[in-house]
Order: sequence, then C-alpha cells, then structure tokens
Amino acid sequence: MPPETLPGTHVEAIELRRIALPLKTPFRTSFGTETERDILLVKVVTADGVGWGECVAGIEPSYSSEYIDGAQHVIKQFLAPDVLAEKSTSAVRFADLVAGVKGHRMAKAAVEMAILDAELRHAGVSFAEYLGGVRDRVDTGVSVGIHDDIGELLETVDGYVNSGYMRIKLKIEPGSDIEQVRAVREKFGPDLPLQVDANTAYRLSDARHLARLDEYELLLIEQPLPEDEVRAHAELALKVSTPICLDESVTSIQAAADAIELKACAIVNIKAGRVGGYLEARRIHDLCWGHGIPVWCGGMLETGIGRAANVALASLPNFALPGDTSASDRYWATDITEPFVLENGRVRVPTGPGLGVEPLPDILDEVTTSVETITA
Ligand code: OSB
Ligand code: MG
Repeated sequence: MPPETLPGTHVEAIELRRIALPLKTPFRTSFGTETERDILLVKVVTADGVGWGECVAGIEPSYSSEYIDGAQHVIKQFLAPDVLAEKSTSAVRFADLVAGVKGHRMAKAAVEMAILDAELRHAGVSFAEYLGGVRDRVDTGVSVGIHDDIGELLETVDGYVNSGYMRIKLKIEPGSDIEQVRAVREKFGPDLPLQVDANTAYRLSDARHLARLDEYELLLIEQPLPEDEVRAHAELALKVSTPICLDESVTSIQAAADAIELKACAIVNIKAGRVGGYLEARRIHDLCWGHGIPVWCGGMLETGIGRAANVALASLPNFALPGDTSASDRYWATDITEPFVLENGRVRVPTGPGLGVEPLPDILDEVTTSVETITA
C-alpha cells in the first residue's frame, strides 16, 4: 500500500494514559537499572474509531534526552493542539504538521503511531502490509542486562538459548565486558550468534581495550561511544574488526546518511521511537538497504502495543539480523495485549487491521495509574 493512499481522519480527542508494569527481572544497562516500567500510552479518538500508540521514553533522561513526563508535557502542550486543530490529519502529514516542535522524537513517534493505527484500522490494512513487510514471522534475539556474577549471567543466557532465541545481546560497560563475553563464548561455543551493546559507555581512547573483543567473533558492537561522536565511531571502526552498529546516534534519516557516508557504522539498529516514528524508520530502512547496510529492529522494553508495531517493522526485507523483539514473557508476567510468543526463535507478525492487537480492557484498568484526555 503506497503511503499516500492513507485516508486521513479527524482526531476528536487524545487520551494520555500512564501504566505501571513491573519487569519480571531487573534490566541493567550502562546507564542504570530498571525494575518497573512507567509507560505512556496514547489513544486517539477519531470519527472513524480509535488508534493506539506507545511512547518509549524512560522515567529518566538516561538513554537519550527524552523522559516520560517531558514527553507527556510536550504532547499535551504542543503536539495535541496541532493535531486537534486539523479537520483531517494523516500519519503521513503529521511530521510536517509538528515540524515547528524541535526534537521530542519519542513523543512525536507515539502520536504518529496512534494516528497511523486509527487510519489503518479504518482502512482494514495491517501495519506490516502498509510498511512493506515481506515475512509473516521475524527472527528474534534477546537483550541480556548486565549481571555482576558471571555464573548468574551464564544461567540467564542458558535459559534464553533453551527457549530458542536466535541471538544473544549482552549489555556491557567498562569492568563488565571482556570476561563476560569470553565466558559466554566458552560455554555456548562459536556458533551462538552473539553481540554486545555499550549504550555509549566507552571513549575513543578505549579503542585498544574494545579490540580485545575481536577474537570472540561478535556480530557487532552497538553504540560504544557517545551519541554525538559519529566521527569518533568512524575512527574506532578502523581500530577494531568487530562491525560497529549505531543505536543512539541515529536520530533521523539525515543522521543515518551522515553516519553511513563517514563509515561510522556497518549496521544500523532501527527504533521508531528514537527517530520520530515508523514512517521515518521505514525511510531509514530504505536508505540503508540502498547502501548495503543491514538493519535490525531495536526494542525499548515495550508492551504488546509497541511490540506489535516493532514486529511489523522487522518484517521489512532489509531487517537482516534478529531483532530485540522478544516474546512478552521475557519482560512481563502479564502483557497488556494478547501475548507475543516465541515459536522456533521467531515471533509472528500480526495480520489484523492496524496494529492487529489491542489492550485487554481489564488488564489495562488494573495497571493504569492516570488518564488525561485532551480535546480541542
Ligand atoms: O540500547 O537497545 C538499547 C532497552 C532500553 C533502552 C535501550 C536499549 C534497551 C534494550 C532492550 O536493549 C531491548 C528490548 O526491548 O528487548
Ligand atoms: Mg542499544
């Protein structure tokens, strides 16, 4: 379905709902530990039905500059009034409509996603079909938080390998890197697809240290250096043989194009929230494809709402590596939608209209901590 065929819709109200969901196990990265997620869901109420979006901003501005209260504020004060003032809005026009608001990509992505869901539900078209998906299941990996104890790390990885996950990603930071990777390689052997994610925890001066990872034949090292140090990633790439993948640095298609041109990355992690929405995510997919740069779908510990859209995105042709699109039970005791399940290392792409999943009303009520509704 070509993008311009979206019907457009009149948004009558925007509901901002906060939910609290405890993670099954704490998730530790180089920027902190999360034990419970506080998530902002966006529901647009239109003349043609509703649409759902999920904001991936964290409680604190530690992955990027965005955080959940800021996202809710910018939606309420700036994005929602722009949308509610329009007679007819479409996801394809949303980015231009809110171009006067700089940044706040996670906030924008959540609203665009809700509008897109409403339009696609009304049109009877799934996210995957609209975005250009080519498979009905996506290869799935799992992101493993930092563990202080190597024995516990090996146990955790063993559990995920036995569940069938197709690759393991280890979160790393200085002091928890080489030994952990070596231990996992020794226990699981050379055939386990393995990669690491530093979430900006290193400096270019660590190049020789990071080159010690080379002997472990990792698929990639994700975002070793700070977000705005794109050129330094290009220098690092000359000093390590492990392919470099960017996450935090790729905030837009322009940033992706510059990083590719500078040879700062050989692989790109695509997260719709980070780049302002699923439409920009698709453009980055296409750009990378044209440059022979494989991509994979990142994750931000989403509920079934965000996961449905991520899995649809991951069904596009240049998603060549397993994504952080793990099954619901990797994160939650009870997801807010029908759970996504792992089947032979893959997760099924929803086929119903729009996201193809909805929050289950009873569960949603139970986990809701606040609701505010904005009208014109
Ligand atoms: O860097 O990919 C990341 C979670 C929160 C913030 C940043 C990241 C992550 C993950 C989790 O790695 C991936 C997932 O959702 O399974
Ligand atoms: Mg990452």
